[in-house]
Amino acid sequence: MTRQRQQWTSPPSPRLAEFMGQGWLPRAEPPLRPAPPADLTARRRKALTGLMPGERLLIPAGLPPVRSNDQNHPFRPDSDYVWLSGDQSADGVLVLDAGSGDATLYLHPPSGREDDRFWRDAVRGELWVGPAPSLDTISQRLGIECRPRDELPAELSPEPGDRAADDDALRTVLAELRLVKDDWEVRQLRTAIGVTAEGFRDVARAVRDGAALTERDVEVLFGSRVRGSGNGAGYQTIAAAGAHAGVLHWTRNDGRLVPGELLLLDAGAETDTLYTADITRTLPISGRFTALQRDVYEIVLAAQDAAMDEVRPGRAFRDYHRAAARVLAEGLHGLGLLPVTAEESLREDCGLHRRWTLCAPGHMLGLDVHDCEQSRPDRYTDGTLEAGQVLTIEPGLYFQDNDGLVPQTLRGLGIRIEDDVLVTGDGCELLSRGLPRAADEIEAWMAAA
Ligand SMILES: [Mn+2]
Repeated sequence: MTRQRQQWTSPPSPRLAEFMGQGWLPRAEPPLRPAPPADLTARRRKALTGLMPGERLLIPAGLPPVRSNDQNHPFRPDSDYVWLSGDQSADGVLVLDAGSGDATLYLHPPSGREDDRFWRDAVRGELWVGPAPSLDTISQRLGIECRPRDELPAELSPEPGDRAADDDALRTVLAELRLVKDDWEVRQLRTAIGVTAEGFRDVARAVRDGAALTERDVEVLFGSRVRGSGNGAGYQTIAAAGAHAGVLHWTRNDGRLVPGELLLLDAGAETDTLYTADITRTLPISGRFTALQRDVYEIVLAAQDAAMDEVRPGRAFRDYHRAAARVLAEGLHGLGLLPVTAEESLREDCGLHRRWTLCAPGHMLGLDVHDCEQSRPDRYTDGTLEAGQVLTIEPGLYFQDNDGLVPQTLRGLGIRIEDDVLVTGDGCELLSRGLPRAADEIEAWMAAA
C-alpha cells in the first residue's frame, strides 16, 4: 500500500483511468535474455528427476531483496533455477514432476491492456518496468510449458528464503549435478574470463599511466568493463591496495593506491547467461616489483604451478591444495618465518604456515563464484577431480601490517595469484592464460597495456 501512496499522491480520476485504457497500438515483443539451448536444459531436468523418482520438485527463481521501502537490490535469479530452465524471471517457479517427467514454468504474464495493471502496477506494470515477452514466446524458446504464476497453488508456493529439510536434499543433488560443466557452460566461462581479462587490462593501463587512483577507481574501471560487456561483476570486486591485500574479502575499497606498493585485484565478469570468472592479479603500482615483493611473488607463483600440476581427472581434490600448501610452507620457512620445519607445519595437527596463507587455494567455479557448495564432501572436497570441472587455483601469502612475527619489510604485503582451469581428459587447461602470471610478464604487460 505504501507503493500506491508514493505513486499517486493524488489518486487518478475515473476519467483519467478511462483515458489511459484507450488508444494503444500493438508493438513487437522485447527480446528474450540469452539462454542455453532448450535440449540442454531438458537433459539437465531429466538428470535431476532421474535421481529423485516420484517426487514433485519446486525450484523458485526468488525475488529481489528489499533495500528500503519500494526500492530493491538488483535481482539475480537462483542459479539452480537458471541451470534447469534457462529463464531469469523474478518470482518464476519451475515445477518438475519426476513421475511423469513434466516440467512447467509458472511466470508472471506481461501486463496486457485488459485491465489497468500496465500503468498502475509499479512492480510489474509495463509503463513502470518495461514490456515483457509473452508466455508463449518464452515457452517456445525454452521448450517448457509456461503457465501464469497465479495458477501455482498457494500451498505449493515456498516462502522466499525458507529452506525446508527436503529442500536441502534437492540443493545437494543439484550442486552435484552442476559439478561437471557441459561444453556450452565451458563456453560461457571462457566468455566471462575473456571479459575479465579486458577489465584487468583497463585497470593495468590506468595504474601504469600513474594517475592518483583510489581503490574505488579500480572497482569502477573494472565494473564499467564488465557491465558494458555482460551482466556485471559476478561477485563484489576486491580492490585491495597495500596492506588491504591482507584482508581476504576487502570490498570496502576506500583506500588509495600508493606508488611502490601492490594492488591486489580479485574480480570476475558475469556473462548475460550468469556464469562468472574469478581471477586475481597482484600488480606493482609503480609498474615494477621491488626485489622483496618479487621474492614473495615467486613463492606464490611456484605454489600455483605446483598446484596446477596436480589438477587432472582421478586426482583427489585436495591434492592440488596440498601441493600449493607445501610450496608456500617451504617458502615461508625459507623466509625464516616458520618456527618449525615446513614438514612439521604441514602436519594436520600443526599448520602454523596457515597464519600467512589464510584461505584454501581453490574452489569450483560456474554459475556461482563458489559453485556447487552444497555438494557432499565425498563428491567435492573429499572427492576426486573429473574432466569438465572448472576450478580456481589461488594460492596467496598475506602479511598483516601489524604482524609482530614478521620483519617490518614484509608487513602489509599481500600477494594472491588466482586462475581458472578446466579439468581435461589428461590434465587441465588454463582458461585464464590470456592474463600474464609471472612477475616479468606482469611488468611487460603493464608497460604495454
Ligand atoms: Mn576465488
